Amino acid sequence: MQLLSNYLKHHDTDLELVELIDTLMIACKEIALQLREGALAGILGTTSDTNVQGETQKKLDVISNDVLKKVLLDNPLVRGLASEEEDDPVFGNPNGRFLVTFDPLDGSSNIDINVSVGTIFSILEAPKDVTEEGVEMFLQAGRKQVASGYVLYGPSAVLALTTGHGVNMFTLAHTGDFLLTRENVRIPEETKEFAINMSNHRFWEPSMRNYVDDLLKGAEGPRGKNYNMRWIASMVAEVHRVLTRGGIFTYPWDAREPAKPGKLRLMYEGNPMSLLIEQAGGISSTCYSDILDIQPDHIHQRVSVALGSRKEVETLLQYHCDC
Ligand code: P6P
Repeated sequence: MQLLSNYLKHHDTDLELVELIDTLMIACKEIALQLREGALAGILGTTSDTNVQGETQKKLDVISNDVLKKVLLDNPLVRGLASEEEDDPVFGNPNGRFLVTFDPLDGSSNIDINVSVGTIFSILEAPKDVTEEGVEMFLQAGRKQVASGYVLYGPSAVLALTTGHGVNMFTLAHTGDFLLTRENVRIPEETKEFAINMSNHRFWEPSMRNYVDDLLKGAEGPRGKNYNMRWIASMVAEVHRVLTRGGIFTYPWDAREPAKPGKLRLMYEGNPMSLLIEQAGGISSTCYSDILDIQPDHIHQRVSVALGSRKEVETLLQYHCDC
């Protein structure tokens, strides 16, 4: 079994990027240990604070965010970081090379019921032509990411990682090492499994309602096959399932907050997950265009997401196309 850093070096990964990924994994190992302790450490439940999204912060949201901030800001490679749990970016070494955006604990509403959660991260190069510390340096399209991934804290802790040359998975061993357990992950082109929060059905655009209604008609309907549904309310777990066995995951625009394009956040959910999905042969779309092509204008901006098995997402796009 190959160690994470040995695997990356053996595949000619930029050595400073390897160092930064190793630094991120130090934080994720600490988060995994804290999660394992759970109630025993008195860290379940919520704080009295809300984040910039207006969401109540779980104790472990804050703990995970603090662990990542400390570990990353101690590394001189880090120019700055942006987090779901931070109103504004936090800056480190003025000569640092990389920017890191992250959702420290995605799916944290599942913590108190002991269901899988995860850390999602995205790595960008700090732009050389932007010297003033500010949000602007982060506002780069998803295709500019040099790496992205997540650590899913499930029955085992699994890192899914891309540095732009495919997707590989590494499992956290009892030794504290991430060991290669799946190489060159490819998403099956077709699927019989979809993931969406059906309780929002009445709020979707007609095109999304029509697409899902046809899935529910099964073999007797226009899709000609029966589908199964999953909803874990943890994007990391849903994306891991899609990478592992195919499927489609979507959190589309809905009329509950019509001014917002969707619930999920572009910079530290949509973009990192979209790079993984595309690198594994899938599609990740807003339902109208590739997520990775979006030029961000706000660090916490939201995005509508439909990602997964290529042929299934292509079919969803046809429902949304006036062509
Ligand atoms: P809902 C978790 O809060 C999250 O951001 C994603 O991980 C997840 O897919 C989604 O929200 C769940 O949203 O509305 O079903 O609770």
